[in-house]
Amino acid sequence: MTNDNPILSVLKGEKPSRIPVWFMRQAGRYLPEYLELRSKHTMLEAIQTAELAEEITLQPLRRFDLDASIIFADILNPLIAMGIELDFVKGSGPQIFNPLKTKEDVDKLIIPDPYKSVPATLKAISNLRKHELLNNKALFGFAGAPFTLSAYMIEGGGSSKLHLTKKWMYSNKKAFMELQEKLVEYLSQYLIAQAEAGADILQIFDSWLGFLGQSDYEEYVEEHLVSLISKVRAGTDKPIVFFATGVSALFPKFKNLDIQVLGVDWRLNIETAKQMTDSKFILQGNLDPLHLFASQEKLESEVKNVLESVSDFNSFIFNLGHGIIPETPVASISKVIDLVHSKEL
Ligand code: 1CP
Repeated sequence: MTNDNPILSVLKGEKPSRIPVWFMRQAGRYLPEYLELRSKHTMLEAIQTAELAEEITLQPLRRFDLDASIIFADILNPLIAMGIELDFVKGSGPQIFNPLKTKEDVDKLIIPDPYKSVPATLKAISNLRKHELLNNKALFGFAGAPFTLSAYMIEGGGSSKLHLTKKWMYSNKKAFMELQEKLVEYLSQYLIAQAEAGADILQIFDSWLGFLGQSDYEEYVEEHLVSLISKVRAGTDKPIVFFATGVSALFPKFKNLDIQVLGVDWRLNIETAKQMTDSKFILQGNLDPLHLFASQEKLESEVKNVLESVSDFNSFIFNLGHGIIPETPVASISKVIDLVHSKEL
């Protein structure tokens, strides 16, 4: 299986054969083969058909010498079985047609069995784990975090300020906490099911957490995140990665999380992130995804900046500071991988 994988070595505390590298959203719209497949299938078909999800997960591995793959799914599709009416609308991203408005809406939400609600994702993970292209690769499973998913369910889709969510949170705390508790129940089972299916590592995405101030994180979010992580821990020993964006001020608080890896976005220098968390975690990050559009010289110097800011290469996973965006030049991805792999340990 994954005999000599540099990410799994790093997680075991061993010296890796090379600095590991993978990219958030490494499957997606910057790849012509992804666009080709998506021209024939909707996003939900692609996620809910195991063979399609497997194919999309494999696409970046066919092109690049990556050290990991991440199962093709979304943070939002598992919500459908809870009673959320969701679709991915071309050009405008995910849309929820029955956003939550009242406590009754929260009470009505179902806590599904992941083996029934997302069978294709679990089947794809178990098939991929046996696939020869993943022989020496780590396979990431993932889920959205309770706060970010609650916010999507209230906003009904993308949002630039999270005003609806924050108004709800401050005026309706009980319902907001209950919503997150329900999500913790479901997401913990979902992540454990992915581990059972064969995922080597589990990443939790809290992409919208950066909208909150520190005291709101403490009052409304932290306990649910801690509870999710401890429930997952009780069900599997697979390592957990936590990733959020725009949360530099919260880094000292993240020391309370029982995780192995902390994702760092591009706003924070890796060395600073390490100091702010007392070197407690393996760090993963943090090239700005927009640097992939810069000149070759600029890109090279930014990759080197990240590599130089890591004093202890035995415990680092190179990634971007957020996901790859559409139209990213494919050649820039290859270049970054080569630069990371050519760095001597
Ligand atoms: O390699 C991969 O592509 C992995 C699969 C993956 C992951 C891990 C996808 C496929 N989505 C995600 C996570 C995800 N989805 C996050 C967390 C990470 C992040 O912040 O980037 C979030 C916030 C979403 C929600 C989402 N889904 C958006 C963002 C919209 C918004 O306003 O915030 C979008 C555009 C999607 C659709 C989506 N999900 C994934 C892909 C490849 C796409 C594009 C769909 C298309 O082809 O049009």
